[in-house]
Amino acid sequence: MLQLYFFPMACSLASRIALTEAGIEARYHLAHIWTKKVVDDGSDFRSVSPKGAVPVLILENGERLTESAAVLQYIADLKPELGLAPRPGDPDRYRLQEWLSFIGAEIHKAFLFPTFWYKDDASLAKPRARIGQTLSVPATHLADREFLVGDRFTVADAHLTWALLLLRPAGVDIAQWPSLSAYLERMQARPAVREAIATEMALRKTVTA
Ligand SMILES: N[C@@H](CCC(=O)N[C@@H](CS)C(=O)NCC(=O)O)C(=O)O
Repeated sequence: MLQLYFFPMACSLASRIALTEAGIEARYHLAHIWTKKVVDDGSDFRSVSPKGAVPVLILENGERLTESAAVLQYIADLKPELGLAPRPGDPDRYRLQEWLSFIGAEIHKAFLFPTFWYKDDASLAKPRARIGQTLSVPATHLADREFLVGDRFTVADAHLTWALLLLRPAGVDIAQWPSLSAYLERMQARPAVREAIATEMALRKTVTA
């Protein structure tokens, strides 16, 4: 069985959403991203992944896969018939990778990561100045589209849903981009997305920084 190391409401939520959308059973291990302890047994999370960051997906053959973009595509490819990623060779596969990279680098690492990890105003001034311009990209794209890629839910939507959820606690009100608010509402209406978020919100209350 696949195993996912996650931290509640961290970027690994996108991987849980993808697994839930795909109906793939997995064992979930809560890895505390500040203490670097695996909560199940108190072991060192860095021995699971030297990056000390979630998500980490343990594959059926025991190999470890990190990086949301790779983990999400791996999960999608386990059930190609569901279209959670366009198949390799389909030009839309590059659109999927384009969005996964953009969300991971420009929203997550350029804004969410410094906001939650470096709480001083001086290091946050530039990320804060830039986030509006960054968010206008998916906002414009989604003005007349239901999903990021093609006409169905993909793992890029799982990734963006997570990022949009974190923007509020990061101090950004997405109501200023009606297409993003409407999109987030649509995504949260999906049973698998709702289930994954509810599970992690409940667990989030059990862990402290
Ligand atoms: N590039 C990685 C970033 C992973 C990442 O930064 N995860 C955060 C949680 S959202 C984490 O575990 N951070 C702990 C750390 O960097 O020490 C990905 O996209 O998966």
